[in-house]
Amino acid sequence: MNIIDELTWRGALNQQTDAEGLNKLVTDKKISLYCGVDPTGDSMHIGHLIPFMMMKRFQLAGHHPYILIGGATGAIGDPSGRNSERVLQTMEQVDANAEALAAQMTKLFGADAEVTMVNNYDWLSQISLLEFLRDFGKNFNLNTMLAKDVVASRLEVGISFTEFTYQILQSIDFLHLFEKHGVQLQIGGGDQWGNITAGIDLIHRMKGNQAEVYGLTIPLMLKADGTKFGKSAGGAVWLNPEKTSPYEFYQFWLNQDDRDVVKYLKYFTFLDENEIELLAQEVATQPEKRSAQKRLAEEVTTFVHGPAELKEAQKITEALFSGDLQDLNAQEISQAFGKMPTVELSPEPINVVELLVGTKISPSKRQAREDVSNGAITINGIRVTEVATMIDPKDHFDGQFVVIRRGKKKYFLGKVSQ
Ligand code: 629
Repeated sequence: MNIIDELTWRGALNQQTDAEGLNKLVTDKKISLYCGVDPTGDSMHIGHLIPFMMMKRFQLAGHHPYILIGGATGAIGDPSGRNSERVLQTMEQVDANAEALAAQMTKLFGADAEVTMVNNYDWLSQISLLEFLRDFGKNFNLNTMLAKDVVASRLEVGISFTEFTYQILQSIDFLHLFEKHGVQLQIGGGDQWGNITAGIDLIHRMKGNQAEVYGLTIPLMLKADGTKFGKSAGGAVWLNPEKTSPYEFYQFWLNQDDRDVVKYLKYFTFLDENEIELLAQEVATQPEKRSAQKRLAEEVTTFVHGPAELKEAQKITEALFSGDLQDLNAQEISQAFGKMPTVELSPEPINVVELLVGTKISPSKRQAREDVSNGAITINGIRVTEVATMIDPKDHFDGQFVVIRRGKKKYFLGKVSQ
């Protein structure tokens, strides 16, 4: 099984410029390939993970991935997949984002010799206006550029010359990497097809049709229930642990639908065909065990965050399941409850009823008393049934947090002012 057979089995192939030619190429030799990301934000999300996992698979199969950070293209903005003009970022923002993305990539790919990181600012910023128009612009046909999906779909709402030009920049990148590093393949999500084929056309025009370059795209990820892949209740699922904690990240994968989980195992893990087939059988015969979801969550969390973070996520998951929070530290409490509604608490001991009323967790004093006597209130995992109980915020979690639960599932994070 070569890398193309593997991607086919994983359901990860959408469009290819020359399937037969590429299949032969990767069978005959180890190639260099690339995929780019623009520093439009300070973190990747799991949508980005899709092509970069594929790059990693090429790497594991002995091919050489080039990861391109778009320090120049990020300053322009890819119109692909957007229905309105972007607001330009400051160059400082672009640089800071580029640095953050490069650090994330290094974490995923390792800093070894098997992968090369490049920034297109290094060459695109060196091209003069006349050179751009004479050497490159002359090779682009306006009709072809206008016919690209991303441009055509924007003509009515409007598209600036700046964004219209984006495809030329990405094309110059492919040419540059082909000439300087022998890169022969560009991969990306389905939204990148127009940019990738524009690059191949440019290379053919400038280097001749015998120049052997290919493009492939990965299908858009769809969920069985029709909702958008990659969103959790709190929005996008980020790779940056400050934006999506490893616990939330782990939970995201753990909560996937039986109808989607096998597809995700193929896309987001390095498990082989046999292992995934066994897990698929478990989904079919013992779905209640959720073994496939657990394995998925373990694999992806380890890949993105590391084994210690996985362990911690599992520890938090168990603590929340049993309701026993005592073994968690302040940092783990913040991971677990960081996205729950928060209330402010002062550090002095306070009566439980006053706490519930003061924070508006219970709507009235009468209700608060009832909640306590009915056993509906737990504080830091311990049920409180006496209305006279005093709560000392300094007792647990380094005096930073008090976890309040009302009813079965409604959690509040009390943040203790220091
Ligand atoms: C210069 C810039 C290049 C090659 C690529 C690029 C970036 C590309 C782009 N990619 C998306 C991004 O940066 O905009 N023009 O967020 C994103 N990509 C990963 C996948 C994608 C795509 O990083 O290709 O389809 C998301 O899954 O949207 O020379």
